[in-house]
Amino acid sequence: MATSEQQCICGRFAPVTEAAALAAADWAGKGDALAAAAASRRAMAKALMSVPFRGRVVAGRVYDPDGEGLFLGSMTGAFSGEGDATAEGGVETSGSEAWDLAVKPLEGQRALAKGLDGALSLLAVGPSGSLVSVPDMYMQKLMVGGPAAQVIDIDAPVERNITAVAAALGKEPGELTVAVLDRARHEELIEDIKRSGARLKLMEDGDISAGIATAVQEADVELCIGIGGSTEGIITAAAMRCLGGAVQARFWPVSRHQVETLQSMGFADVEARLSTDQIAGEGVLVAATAVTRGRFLDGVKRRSGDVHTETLLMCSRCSTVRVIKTVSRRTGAKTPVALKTM
Ligand code: VTB
Repeated sequence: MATSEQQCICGRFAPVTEAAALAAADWAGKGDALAAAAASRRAMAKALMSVPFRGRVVAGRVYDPDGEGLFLGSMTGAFSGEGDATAEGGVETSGSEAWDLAVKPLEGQRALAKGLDGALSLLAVGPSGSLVSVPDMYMQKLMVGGPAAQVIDIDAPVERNITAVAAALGKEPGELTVAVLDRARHEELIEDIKRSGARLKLMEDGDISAGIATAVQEADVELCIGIGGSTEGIITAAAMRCLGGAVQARFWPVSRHQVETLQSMGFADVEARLSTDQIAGEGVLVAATAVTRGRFLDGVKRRSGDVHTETLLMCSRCSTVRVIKTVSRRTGAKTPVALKTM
C-alpha cells in the first residue's frame, strides 16, 4: 500500500477516462457509433499526453485508420518522446521502461449511438510486462467474483461451472444470474445455461461491466461467460486484480492470420488457457468513467454550464476502489455549483 508521502499514481488516470467520456457523451443518441468512438479515442489520446508517464499501448487496435492514435504499440504520455522518463513529478518509479496500457475509449458504442445505458470509457495501466500484449481479437472468457475464483474451469461444461459457482456462493444454481453477450455464436451456450436452471442475462454489449459486476456485492450478476473482445478481457482481468475476482480466458482467433499474429507475439500455444494473473500482473489499475448510466455509475450530465461525471478507479497498487464524482467547470465560472445532483 502506498504511504501518504508516496502518493499513488492512480489518481492521474481518472481525468483521462473523464475526458474520453465527455467527448463520447456529445454523441449520445446521435446514431453514429463510429464518430462517437473516434471522438472518445481522440480525447483519451490527448489527455494521456498530459499524464507524466511513458506508456505503451499493449492491447487494442492494430492499426490507426483515422489517425486518432492509441493503437497497438503506440507510445503515449508526457514522457513518451525522446526525453528522460524519470523527470520530477513523473509516474515512472524506476528505470525507463514504458508502462503497459490497455485502452477502450468507448465501450458500448452501439448502445451510446442509440441513446441507451451502459457506455463507458476505460483504461488499464500497469508496470512494464504486467499486461499481456495482444491485438484486438476474440477471447473466450469466464469471469467470477472472489469467493468462486477457485472453482471455475473454462474447459468444463458450463453447467458444471454454474453448479460449482453456485455452491461456492452458498446458492442454488437457480439463484445464479449468468450474463452472456446476445450473439449468434452463443446459441449453444445460452441453451446450456437455460438447461442448468440459472437465470440468464442477455447483453447487447458490455462484457467488461458485467465481468466487473461479478466481483461487486450489490450487483445483478454472479457469472459472466462467453466470447468477447480481447482488450475487454485484459481490462476486466486488470479490474479483477484490484477487486479480488477472477478471469479464465483463451484467445479465440478466427483466421489463420490471427493465429500467426498470436504466434509472432510469443504465444506458442494459441489455445492455452490464461489465468487472471497471466493476463494482468502486479501493480495494475483500472479507470472507468460512465458515458451513459451504468450498473454502478451515473452517466455524463450537464448542469448550468457544468459537466458532471462519475468514475470508478480501482487500484491494486494502493488497494483502493474509489468512486470519483467530478464537476468540470468553465474556467472562472460564477454560477453556484450543483452538488446534490451528483
Ligand atoms: C464484446 C462487448 C463489447 O465488443 O466484447 C464485443 O462486451 C465483442 O465483439 O461491448 P462483437 O460485438 O463482435 O461480439 C463490444 O460489443 C464492443 O466493444
